[in-house]
Amino acid sequence: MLRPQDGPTRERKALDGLWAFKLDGDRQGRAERWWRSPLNTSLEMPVPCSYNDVLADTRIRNHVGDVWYQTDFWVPPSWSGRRTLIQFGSATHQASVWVGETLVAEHEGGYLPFEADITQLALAGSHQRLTVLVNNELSYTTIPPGIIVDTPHGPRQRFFHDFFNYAGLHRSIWLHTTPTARITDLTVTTNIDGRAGLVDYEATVAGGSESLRVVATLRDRFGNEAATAEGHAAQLRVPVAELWAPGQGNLYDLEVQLFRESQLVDQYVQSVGIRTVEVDGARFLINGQPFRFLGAGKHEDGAVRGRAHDDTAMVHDFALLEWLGANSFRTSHYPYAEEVLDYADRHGIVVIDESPAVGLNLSWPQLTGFDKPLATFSPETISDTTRERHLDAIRELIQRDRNHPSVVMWVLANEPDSASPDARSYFEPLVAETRRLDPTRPIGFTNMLTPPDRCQLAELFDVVMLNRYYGWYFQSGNLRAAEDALRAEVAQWQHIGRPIIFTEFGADAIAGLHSVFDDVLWTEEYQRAMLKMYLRVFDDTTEVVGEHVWAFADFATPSGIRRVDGNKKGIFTRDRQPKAAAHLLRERWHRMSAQGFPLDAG
Ligand code: GCB
Repeated sequence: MLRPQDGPTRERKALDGLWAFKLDGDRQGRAERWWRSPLNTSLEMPVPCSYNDVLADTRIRNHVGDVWYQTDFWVPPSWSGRRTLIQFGSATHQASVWVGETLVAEHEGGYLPFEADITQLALAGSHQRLTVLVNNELSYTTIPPGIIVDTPHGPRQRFFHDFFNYAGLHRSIWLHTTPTARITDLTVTTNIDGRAGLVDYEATVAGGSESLRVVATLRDRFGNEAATAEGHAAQLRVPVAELWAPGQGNLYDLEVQLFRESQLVDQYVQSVGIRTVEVDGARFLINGQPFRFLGAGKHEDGAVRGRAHDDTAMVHDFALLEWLGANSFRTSHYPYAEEVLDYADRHGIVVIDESPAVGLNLSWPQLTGFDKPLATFSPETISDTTRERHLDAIRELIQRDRNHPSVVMWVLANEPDSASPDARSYFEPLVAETRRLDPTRPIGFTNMLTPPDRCQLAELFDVVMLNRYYGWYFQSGNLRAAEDALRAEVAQWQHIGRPIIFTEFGADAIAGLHSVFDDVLWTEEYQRAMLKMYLRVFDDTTEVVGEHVWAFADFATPSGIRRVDGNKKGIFTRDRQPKAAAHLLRERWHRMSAQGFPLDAG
């Protein structure tokens, strides 16, 4: 599946805007076939947006189950004779889509795109009704997992991660067209040979019975031809290449054209960054140079819009990363809107791309809310069926993001139960499939609470990724004891001989809460002091090649006694004002960059 784009042979139009919206806690809509007529509702919902916080209604905010969206669209007469498709950036977490009275798509998984070919239904020059059923339920067979608890007051959703379960149509929806004979898929990998850049592409083509010719032209940023080749798969060589590198979003355009004799029948343009990524011992190399990850774990999260993609918020977040002197971030805990990766590509920001598999750990009652530890991996809990969904999510993630130069790593799961004796057999097939689909990028999982002697998974992965909270959840308020514990654990990981990235370390701080004492939890001073302690330990450890603070900004969680109006580990508030910790990191990261980090670090 390729992204919709405008060009000589393709066109797209966004269906974003206000759609009719209706809650359906009793699943009446499925039985009564609500797609067959205009939705009986006066509610309107912006698309893209999470539906939870838009209307001042607790029932909508906490809704568990089905909701319905409806709009209509016009198929331009000029689209006659071409294929018409509809592509959803995401629907969180399950969706069914009808055009008129016909079911055209069903999709599971809330953070990746899907599309339907509606050529036979959406005739050129016709008006069509589009109905979307979105369901937000999480179960042991969804990624991420959860359970629904029936209470006398209705179902309640529980899950094993802390961020709010925002739901709805979070990303743009595109009506688009392609020719019948068309390019259906394109994979690009790059390499470096001295000063030359090598670009290997592989295009798949469908819909043309006769022989169609593929011509690929790589253009530099001025539109000049840098290299050209013919064939479904070939290598392009740019004798003197402008490499994509951290801080340097140098891109080329790969223009892939499909010809029937001399007639252009399709064209697809893919931006390409020439760069290499590799792990060498305990070093993480980009273009052969050691790279140190400076940045944060983020969330797609904002007031009112929830998890929806928003260009204004995105550009502002990137501006704040630059203000911080950060060079990278992690898409915790799910794939972000693809616009975010496009921006990172263009601006040379390095991305650690994470699958939506968060909360695969039932061994900690504090985190699950169960009264005892449960076996994480079992036929009744995280099972073979869950693993199939997990595999689907990984396949869809790689399919969508593999051509982005900014993406340098895949994270297969956040904090799975890596101490479980069953963890290995669960993860081995996932690791094998990831490596088969993308042999070019290192892989990891983020490790919670499992030191190397108990971790069943570390050796399957290329990079050690640690989420640690010494000084917050443990040794709370006691930074000396926390530092001892952190140093002791880091010493164990050093022996593994792999790069170590701290993918999370952080303390909650309520902006504006202060103390002259250095052990007062929730103050800006404590957050700052705790981060400082971690940074000191990192600086003493050559194997630590990354520091991603948790978190970039405060974010919404379900209401509960562990969280005050959300998770406050942000170094920015939810409305993006800096806390003291942000100034600490800003000073450090700019200093490191001035000293030649990240590229010249040895
Ligand atoms: C973690 C999780 C992250 C949480 C964080 C916390 O380990 O990966 O999703 O938000 O801890 O603040 O507890």
